[in-house]
Amino acid sequence: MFDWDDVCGARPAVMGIVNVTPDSFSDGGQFPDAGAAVAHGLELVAAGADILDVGGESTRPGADPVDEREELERIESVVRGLATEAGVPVSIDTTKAAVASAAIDAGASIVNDVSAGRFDPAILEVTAAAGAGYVAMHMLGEPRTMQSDPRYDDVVAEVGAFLVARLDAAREAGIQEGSLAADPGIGFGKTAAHNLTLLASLAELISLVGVPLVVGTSRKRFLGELVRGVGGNDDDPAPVDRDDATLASVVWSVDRGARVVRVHDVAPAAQAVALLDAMERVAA
Ligand code: PMM
Repeated sequence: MFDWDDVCGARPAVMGIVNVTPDSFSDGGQFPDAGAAVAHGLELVAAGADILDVGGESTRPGADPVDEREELERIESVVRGLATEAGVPVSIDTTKAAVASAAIDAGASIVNDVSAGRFDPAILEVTAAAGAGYVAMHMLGEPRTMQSDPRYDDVVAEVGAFLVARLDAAREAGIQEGSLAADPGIGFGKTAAHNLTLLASLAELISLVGVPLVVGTSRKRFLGELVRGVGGNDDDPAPVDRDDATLASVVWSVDRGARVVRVHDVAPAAQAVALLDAMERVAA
């Protein structure tokens, strides 16, 4: 059975992103074939990734859903190749039970579900039956519409209550306690202010959910908005030019208790986690 404690119990883990989508917001269309995606995953492990997260459906704002067969074709051999060669747990970033099931058969040991079981509830049973790890993420609505005027009365309380309810659904489906993790879903139906409030309240969220917290800020739009004007440049930096701001948010998140950080640029995050871990030990 998958236990998060084995991956991020001793120190926070870095989850490296391997998107095999033609249209992800920051790295879509990067890999011409499965072999190139596997090679990229292996590079991320060499750079310090503790987990590899393979995704075949873009969840960028406005994205249309991907047909199940198409998603399966994109991810299956990449998951198989990485599960065989990478030597770290492979997670599958999907909302579909059939894709999760095929990925598990191909060697994935974590299901990273940005819908937290709302889009295809059978994904919870599939995960439970396999004894796989599970990440329940908060999203307001669905990717196609989530960024059109997102509103909350109290974003931290609402995201926290949603995650508590979805973790309970996962438990009811039979997923073991040690296999559960939660994620506030930075950028998924949130303004920059909502994202900052969530990041400022990670400790509160962690005590609400009671399971390891995954945080994914990497290259997201709000980082571009926040650094606009820095260095006299009035334009938002392109996604690939948001890695320094990403690193700052990684350090912030780990310092406030996040146990897994999901990033594109693994080496700096892995170095930051190592440094923070060493400082924690001295400060303790
Ligand atoms: N973000 C994206 C996709 N999957 N999964 C989790 N658990 N948390 C996230 O923040 C998250 C995710 C979107 O980013 P990408 O298109 O760069 O993968």
